[in-house]
Amino acid sequence: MKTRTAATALSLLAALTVGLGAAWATPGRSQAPSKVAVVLSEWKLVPSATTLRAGKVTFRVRNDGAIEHELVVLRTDSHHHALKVKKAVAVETGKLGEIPKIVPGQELSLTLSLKPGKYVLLCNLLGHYRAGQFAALRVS
Ligand SMILES: [Cu+2]
Repeated sequence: MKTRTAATALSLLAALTVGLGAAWATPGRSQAPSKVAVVLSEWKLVPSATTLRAGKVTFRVRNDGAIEHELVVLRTDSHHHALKVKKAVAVETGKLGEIPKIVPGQELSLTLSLKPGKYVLLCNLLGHYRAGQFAALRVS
């Protein structure tokens, strides 16, 4: 059991490190981004919009909870309730970006270029996805 916990911590660390590199989209040309406010708490992730037009989107993410959360953006055809979970963490297939750490009371932004498709927003800290911290997003 101890070994398993260590392995989980390591894979989380690896995911965070990768996320840091990928989190910030390169600055685009023209076109003002759409803005989506996202509020995180235990155990909710509530976006101000669930349908968007394709293009640059800025997520402004506020942690209204009592503990640390994060934002992960996945492009996936999987239903938002049915992402594959391994060791209490959703498998992040199709990840486009991430804000890996948002402390209580903090607000951080992430701008991504989104193509048409189905997306899932989630907090993927250990156990948080399964606790209900996710929302679906559709881009057309
Ligand atoms: Cu969380």
